[in-house]
Amino acid sequence: MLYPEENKVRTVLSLDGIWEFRFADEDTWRQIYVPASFNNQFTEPKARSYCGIVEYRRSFVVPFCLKGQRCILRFDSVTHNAEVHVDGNLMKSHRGGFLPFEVDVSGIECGVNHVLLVRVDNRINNHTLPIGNETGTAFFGSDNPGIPSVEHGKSRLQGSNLPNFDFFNYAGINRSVRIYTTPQSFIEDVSLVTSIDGDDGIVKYDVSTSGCGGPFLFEVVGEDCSIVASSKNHKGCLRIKGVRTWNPWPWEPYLYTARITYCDDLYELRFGVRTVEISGHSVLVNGRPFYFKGPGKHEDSPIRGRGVDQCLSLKDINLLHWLNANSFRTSHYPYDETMYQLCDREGILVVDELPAVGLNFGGAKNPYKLGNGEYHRSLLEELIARDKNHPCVVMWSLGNEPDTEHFPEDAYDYWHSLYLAAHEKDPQNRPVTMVCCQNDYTKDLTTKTMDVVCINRYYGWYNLAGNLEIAKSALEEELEFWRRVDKPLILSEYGADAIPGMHSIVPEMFSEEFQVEYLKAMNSILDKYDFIAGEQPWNFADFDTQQGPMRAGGNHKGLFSRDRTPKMAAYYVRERWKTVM
Ligand code: GCB
Repeated sequence: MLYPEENKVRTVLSLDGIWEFRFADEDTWRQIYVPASFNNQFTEPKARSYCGIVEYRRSFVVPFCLKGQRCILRFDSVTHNAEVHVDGNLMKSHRGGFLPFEVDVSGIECGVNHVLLVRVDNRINNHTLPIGNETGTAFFGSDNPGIPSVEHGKSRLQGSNLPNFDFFNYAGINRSVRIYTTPQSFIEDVSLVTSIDGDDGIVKYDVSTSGCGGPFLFEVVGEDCSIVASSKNHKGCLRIKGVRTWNPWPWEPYLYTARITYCDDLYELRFGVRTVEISGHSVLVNGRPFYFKGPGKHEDSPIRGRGVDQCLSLKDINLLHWLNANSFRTSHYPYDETMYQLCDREGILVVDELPAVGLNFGGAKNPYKLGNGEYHRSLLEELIARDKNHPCVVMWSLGNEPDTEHFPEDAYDYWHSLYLAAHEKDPQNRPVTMVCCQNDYTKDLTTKTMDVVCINRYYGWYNLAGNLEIAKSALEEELEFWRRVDKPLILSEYGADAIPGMHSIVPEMFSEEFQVEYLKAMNSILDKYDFIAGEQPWNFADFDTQQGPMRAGGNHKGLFSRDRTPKMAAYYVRERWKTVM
């Protein structure tokens, strides 16, 4: 799916700004800002704990001058499910809160006001991705099973939209809404696969178009505007002599433009010439081993919630540079498309993750019997369709921390079919992973079948809490197991909460000193092994999550506080990442 582009033949009308809003049980409309989650824009507790439908409304007009153009209404994401009505007619229902969808409104009368109404469902349950917790059991802490009064309370909590994951269930129109136009004969989609042949780059391309048929031109344009290759065919293979490759930061992430003209249409797509492959214990980018350095992230900020904020995204990229990081994982859902555009430009590598988090009930229930496989696969296809051409995307993550321990065969069947689908659907055939949680790894049949083993481990925090010497030996003991699996391994999460400004002479849990000592301890073990392909401390910044006895004002495992003030750990990591490769 192509990102909306404004150029000499395509127009983009932004529908971002102030809309009208109401909770479904209200009669009156209030004002709301789009794009942003609704949860933090109001003052009532209801906005935080709400479970159900909300409605967004605004009017729009397509100017007369656009008459005769194709008009597409595009939502970059609506969390979680949406129904789009125009002038009272249901135009589209969409499932899934983190990927774009479009409504063709080409026939709409130009020059008159139309009413756009979006009904948004923020409910999560066992059939949404991410997974909601339908039992009323607390995600954090113990709910004392068997105590009648507690059981009574839990039964009343059922269906109250509790997440089965550790981030706040921010919902609403979280990303931009636009109408974009194209001529009637238009460029539908583009797929690019690049390779390197000595000093030259090879670009294999495939462009699909719709319409009457007519002149077609595919050109590759350099950053200096020179045309370095071209063809009149919709599909083919071009050679760029003396190519400038796209390289991870701090090297040059050179971007070419694929300029496509078809009949009256024009589309310009930025891309990089780079390769990604697995060889032995290494992930190779442009043939050289790449060591992933960079924390897992979230889309999260105090007022917008999960709403896109390009200013914050840019600041985060600059903070990643400051940390000497070179990559991050889009934990635990696909991010806004503008983030990937920034990463393309800045040479930051991305592990692109599906919103499949919470497929884990601690063995109490089999998550693979819920029947989510088809839906999961359709999200995978949508993700690849959206992100397939980004040079920054170097790996797909099918999901985070599913149960692979209690139902090992079912887990394998479920994840392996997604693994195969990812390889089949991605024209660039990138490596595929699934992020494994702290469980009995000896029972896990799935993680070791991924191209890269990604494990989240909290030795010294959730287990063996506070005892770093013992935590080190536990991690070492486990890494001996993975060494024999003989694949590249990324420690995709490890971390300790640090309350910003909390200090202690003797480093104890929750102090900034402990967070530093914890990271040093775990890194000292990673440094012993040559099959480690990366380290991704959890998390880039403190973030909001559901309240609970283990969370004092959110999750504090950030290297930065939520407002992006560095903690002591940020300075430590910055020094380490200057040299670690
Ligand atoms: C994890 C999860 C992440 C949590 C983190 C934590 O394993 O993948 O979503 O936020 O642990 O801090 O507990």
